[in-house]
This record gives sequence, C-alpha cells and structure tokens, in this order.
Amino acid sequence: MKAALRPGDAAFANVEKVNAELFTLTYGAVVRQLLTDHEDVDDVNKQLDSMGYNIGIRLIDEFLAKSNSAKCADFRETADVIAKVGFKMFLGVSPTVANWSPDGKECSLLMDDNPLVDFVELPDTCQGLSYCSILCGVLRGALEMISMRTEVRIVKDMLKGDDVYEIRMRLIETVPEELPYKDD
Ligand code: MYR
Repeated sequence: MKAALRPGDAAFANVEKVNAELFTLTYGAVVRQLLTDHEDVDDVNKQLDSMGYNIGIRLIDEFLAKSNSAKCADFRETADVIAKVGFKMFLGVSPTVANWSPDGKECSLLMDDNPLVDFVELPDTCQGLSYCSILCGVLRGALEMISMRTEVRIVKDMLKGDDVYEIRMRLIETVPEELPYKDD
C-alpha cells in the first residue's frame, strides 16, 4: 500500500505545482470563453470581478478555518494578513503592502510574481482586458463577509507593460456587525 502524501514531501510539492498550473490554465480558458461570449471587453472585466466576488464570499470561511487568524484591529492589519497569509494560502505568493493613504483607508498590494498570468500574453485586440479582475472580486467579497465594504481595482498590470501588478484597495466603510435578535 502506498503511503499518503504529506506537506513536507517533494512529491507533495509536485502535486501542489500541478494543481496551481491546472488552476492557471483553467482560469485562462474561462477568460477566453468570456471573450468569445461578450463583444465588449468591459463586460468581461465585470464578469471576472463578479465571479471573484462569488468566490470571495465563500473562500473567507476556508481562510478563517485554515488560518486560525485572530480578528484584525484595523484595515492596516487586515491588509497585512491578506498579503502574508491570504495570498500565500491561495496563490502561493505574498504581495507587498504599500502606498498607504494618510487616513489609512487605502493601500496597494504589489506583486511582480503573479501565478494567475503564467503562460498568458494579451493580444493587441485585448488591451482593455483587466485579466486579473477576478482577484479584485475575491478581495471585495471576502472583506464584505467580515464587515468591510471596499472598492478594489487593478491600477498596474504587467500584462500591459507595467513593472509590477498593483491592486488598490479602499475601505469604504466598516459595517457594524448585527447583534442576534434578543427576545424580551
Ligand atoms: C479578521 O479580521 O477577521 C481577519 C481578516 C482577514 C481577511 C483575510 C481575507 C482573505 C482573502 C484572501 C484573498 C486571496 C486572494 C487570492
């Protein structure tokens, strides 16, 4: 009987790499299909964001269960946890958190390594495509589930010749958690 794979094993790392590649290729196929189905590339960007949102509102449970992360005190701490734990957990990379606004409500996640775009080149006809929009939706959805309404957008994109990927996150408001209804 074969022994089970364990996280430290070399074979386990290979399985993880294959999974990551499969995910990257599958995402590429989804984007390609959306481009076939929609004439307007802005519609594709919106669809990708919305798919991400639907993933994010579910993925937060897995994140909280696996990470054992304590409740963050503020948006700064949340951004750090997203970069160091969330991205590492789901994409295997850790963006740098930078470019904070003075009020601490806006910051950027910077990455020069983005597994989502391995094997990808944008044809000239797709320059309006924001290929990684799904990440914006994932973040927005996940944060909404922990009471943070945010706006998330991509401001730099290496597929379009920028030197880095920059995802800008803005905290719009923290929605107070509703207390369970108490009968008198
Ligand atoms: C808390 O205050 O409850 C912890 C806050 C942590 C938020 C982490 C959200 C994780 C989102 C993962 C995104 C991965 C994108 C690939």
